[in-house]
Amino acid sequence: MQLNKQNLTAFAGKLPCPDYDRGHLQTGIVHIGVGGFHRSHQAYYVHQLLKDGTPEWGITGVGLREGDRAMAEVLQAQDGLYTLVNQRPNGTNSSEIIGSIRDYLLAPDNPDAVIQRMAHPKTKIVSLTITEGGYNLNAATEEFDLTNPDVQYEIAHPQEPRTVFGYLAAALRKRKAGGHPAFTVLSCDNIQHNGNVARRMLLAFARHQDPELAGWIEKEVTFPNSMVDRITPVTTPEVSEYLFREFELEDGWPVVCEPFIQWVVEDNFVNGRPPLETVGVQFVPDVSPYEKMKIRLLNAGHSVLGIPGALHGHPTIDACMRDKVFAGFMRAFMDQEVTPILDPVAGIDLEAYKDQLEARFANPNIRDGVGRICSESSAKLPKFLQPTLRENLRRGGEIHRATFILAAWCYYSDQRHNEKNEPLEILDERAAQLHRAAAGTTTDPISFLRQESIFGDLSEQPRFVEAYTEAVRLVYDRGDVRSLMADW
Ligand code: CS2
Repeated sequence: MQLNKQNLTAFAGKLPCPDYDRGHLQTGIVHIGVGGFHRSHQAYYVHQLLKDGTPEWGITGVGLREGDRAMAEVLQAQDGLYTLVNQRPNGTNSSEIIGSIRDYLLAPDNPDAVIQRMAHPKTKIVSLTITEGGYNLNAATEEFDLTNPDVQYEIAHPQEPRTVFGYLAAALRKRKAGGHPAFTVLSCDNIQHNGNVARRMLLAFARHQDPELAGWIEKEVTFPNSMVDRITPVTTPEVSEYLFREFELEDGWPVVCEPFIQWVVEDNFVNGRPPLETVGVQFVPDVSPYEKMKIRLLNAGHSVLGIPGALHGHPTIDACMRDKVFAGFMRAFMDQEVTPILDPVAGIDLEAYKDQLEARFANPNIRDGVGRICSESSAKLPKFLQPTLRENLRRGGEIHRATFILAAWCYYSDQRHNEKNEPLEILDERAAQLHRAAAGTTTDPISFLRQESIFGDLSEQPRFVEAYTEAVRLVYDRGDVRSLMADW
């Protein structure tokens, strides 16, 4: 039976379903970028909250790109409903139907509907998961990239937004004109100081498009920083098959997740916020130490396993963790390169946090593919790994393993197949550029590093260049990353 609001009562005896009146939900939050992560994390927290009766905090999902059409079709057919399957390490699962997304708008179909909804006085928060690459940031200059053709178009045509910045500006302009208070922009991406980055990028955009609006945004909009965490693998067809077998439930795009969940947010909301503390969200005055710890350990730890894992032929993160060489390499990276530069985090024992990360990565029921981890590495590594490397260069710390991972990434981008000679599907907006740069390594060992928009000035740092040149030579000579990692 198809998952939708008519059929919900038929599922109620089989698995937990929304027991609140979805007919009376209003949109308090517009969320841009509804993928697996938003649905396993924020929408799940809001779903818990709605059980306590706060119907003004329903979510309208928004997709800005043509690529979001598949999500639009599924969620529209299912009245915003979907199933979340929590996969425990002991092999058991628990499934629940989530009801917090009350509707979904695909911007390319009706840009005005999206602007209207964001501008509606009942919308108090616009939250974002637009990925590390979505902030339109030039990694070398750390500035807003004005050369982006979509951005240039929006600056010339403010009524025809294309990117998240164009939509935010259009909606805020409407609120300002209508005399309505602004909304909070809540970034939920894995970027350190994600709120500050969102603010800086939106202001840079608005200054070019509409300086008066920029002044208003500066005064009226808040951008809390937040740290988000829940491992959410790509949904495979087996998940839908499982739900059909188990509950006779047909869900076009369910979500899988691990049991762990965490959200730490700065309490800086200009137009009210839901009482999320009642469902486990932590509100703090300064999220910096939490986000630094999470991004530098968890997200970087994923890449430290995933890139050599893909080259070696390990299909998933848990498979990497079962390989003692990989697990040992990652823990040494965390202990020797990351831990020394982390700030103390109130209430968190770092050793226990790292032990817990190892256990989460090793969850054999989660099967988080290395392909997901390696995707968009050109946007991820400048945020997850390079800041650690740079900080260690500055203070004379250990850079050994981070350097190895960059050399392995070069080899991965160059070879495009693994050590078993199977093709690697490289999902990266800059895949062609990465390949060209990597292919130059045999004649110029630091050819890969010369991509300034990814590595900034790293190719001019003698200590790093020396270490990288040696690492890349060994990786190319041996072509077997695992044996190198064993005694790296
Ligand atoms: C992963 C994240 O792809 C990645 O970079 O590290 O998606 C990670 O699983 C989440 O941030 C977990 O909270």
